Amino acid sequence: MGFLHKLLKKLGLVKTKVGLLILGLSNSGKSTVVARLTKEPVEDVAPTVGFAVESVKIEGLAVTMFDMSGNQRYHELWQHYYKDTTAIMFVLDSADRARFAEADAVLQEVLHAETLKRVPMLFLCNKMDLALAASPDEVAQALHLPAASAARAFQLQPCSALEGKGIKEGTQWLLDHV
Ligand SMILES: Nc1nc2c(ncn2[C@@H]2O[C@H](COP(=O)(O)OP(=O)(O)OP(=O)(O)O)[C@@H](O)[C@H]2O)c(=O)[nH]1
Ligand SMILES: [Mg+2]
Repeated sequence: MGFLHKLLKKLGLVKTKVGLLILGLSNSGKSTVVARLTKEPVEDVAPTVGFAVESVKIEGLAVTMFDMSGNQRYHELWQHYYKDTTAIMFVLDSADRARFAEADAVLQEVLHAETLKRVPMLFLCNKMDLALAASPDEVAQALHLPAASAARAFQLQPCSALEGKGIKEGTQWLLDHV
């Protein structure tokens, strides 16, 4: 860390803490993404019950990850974490076209939440290792992905959490925009 960065940090002019909210439908790969970031074995991941909190340090930033269950019965829980959120990851199973409309509805709700209006979002087109995965362009159309705007930084990142591809780059982009 350079002198200038240290100084800015001392003055409270750069962020040192990030509240990362990880959303998406059940089975999309949220906890597998988290396992990649905490360097836990991805094979051990099981469906999340309610939510899980994990902390990780990335380049001097203390990142607290709220890994929400995508199960319908827990959607109510999500909003309680909005106020502590400074960055969002939305994870999609790109091969599960049958659930694109459902994912779209859930995504639009998150995008329109007042508390999250200015929060940067990384949209992960996950499971790109699967032969049936939709292309990022197809996903962008089906889920009505927004363009980045003055109000919110938005980025689509193709990835495979299982193979560990695209996660690092995507996370870097997100942390650069908090
Ligand atoms: N092929 C493939 N499978 C993946 C990928 N990422 C996750 N999976 C698998 O998808 C399944 C669900 O992954 P999870 O990480 O538990 O999904 P989740 O979104 O946390 O699910 P909930 O906690 O139920 O909301 C697991 O069998 C993972 O191994 C990927 O990039 N490619
Ligand atoms: Mg999970």
